[in-house]
Amino acid sequence: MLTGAVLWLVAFTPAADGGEEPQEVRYDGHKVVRVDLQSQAELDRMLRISTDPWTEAVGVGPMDFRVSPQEMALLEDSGIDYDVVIENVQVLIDAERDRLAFVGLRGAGIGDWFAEFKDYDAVNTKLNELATLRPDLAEVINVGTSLEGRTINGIRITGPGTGKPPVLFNGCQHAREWIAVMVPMYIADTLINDYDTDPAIQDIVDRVEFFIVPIVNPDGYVYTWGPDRLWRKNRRDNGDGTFGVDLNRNWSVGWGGAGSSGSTSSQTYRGLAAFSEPESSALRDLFVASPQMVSTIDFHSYSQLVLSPWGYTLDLTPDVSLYDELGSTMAQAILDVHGTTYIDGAAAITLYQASGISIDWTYGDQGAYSFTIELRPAGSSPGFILPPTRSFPPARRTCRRRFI
Ligand code: 0X9
Ligand code: ZN
Repeated sequence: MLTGAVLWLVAFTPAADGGEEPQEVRYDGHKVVRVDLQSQAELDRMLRISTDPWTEAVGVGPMDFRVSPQEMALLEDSGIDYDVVIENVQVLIDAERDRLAFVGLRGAGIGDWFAEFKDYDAVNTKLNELATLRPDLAEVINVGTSLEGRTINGIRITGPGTGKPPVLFNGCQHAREWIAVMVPMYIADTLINDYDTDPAIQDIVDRVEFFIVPIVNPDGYVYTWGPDRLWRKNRRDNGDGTFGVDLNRNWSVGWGGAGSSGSTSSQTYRGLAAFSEPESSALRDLFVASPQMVSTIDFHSYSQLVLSPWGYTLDLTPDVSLYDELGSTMAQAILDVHGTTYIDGAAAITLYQASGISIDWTYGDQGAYSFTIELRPAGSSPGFILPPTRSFPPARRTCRRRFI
């Protein structure tokens, strides 16, 4: 039986240029714990203990954190009560890596592309296949280039005619949120493959110009398939030994405000300026190039939420009633199809303030009705390391259109 570590060595060949391979980041003995924080002081103490909150809502009340064995000792000393949600994060990562290696070895998943998570190259291959299958409906678009020189690919899908309202779906501003790659890919696949057989799909593809960008953060995504499964940010070298800017804190509306950090080591580091990063700039440029993008969904995981602006302020938008209606309709549709409960609401109020997020810009600057959808699962176990059967249905037929 191959262990996760052996498979990791098999999977990662030495760097062709003879350079240093990135060190594997391991999470042996790291737990995810749930604490019920009673005060701002307890929250501050907890944020000093752990650098990786695993709960959407950062605040007083119940919260989940990943803690290393050293941080666990600090937690014990702090007197804050906790429950263990995940015993050992590395066990989940190893199991996922073994499963993916096994799938790779036996060539499984070829018949059903959505039966397993897919890496950056496989996603690009699939985008090309979809466009080749239906050149009358789809073309692959080059949205931009990441810091490390990877292409940010998208696909444009629409039926005959021009002048249709454009809509953008994107995923994976955050590298470790793998399901947020698969869902936009599933949408693209469905729009193309069901066009001839499903009148509702044909109708919407004929009436709307879809832009789908499944991997906004290719460098981070590739990194999560390599040395660090839990990487979140892009791979900016911050020049002080730390890496990464949080792309979803790098947009200009509300940039620099509450719920973003000026500290380079933070998981929510906002960067030196709004749009300092090529990946967020690339998505912005795609948006601007399309005269009136009417709506957009930015996919993330996890928590099962349908969030609308604003993120940076507790104020309500002038469109609050429309957002409520759209948000609850989406949540209801998901419940009807999958029986999964999604909660909808304005991001800052439902959860926590987060400044410089993409939907505040796509709505506030561009006027597009914009949502962040936090996909499955609902909670921190298993959090980001979700088995594929829970991320998307293995059988397309059981669940044709909405599967989130
Ligand atoms: O923090 C984020 O960027 C998003 N959550 S995630 O766990 N995927 O990182 C949420 C952004 C919108 N939410 C709020 N403004 N609260
Ligand atoms: Zn995210």
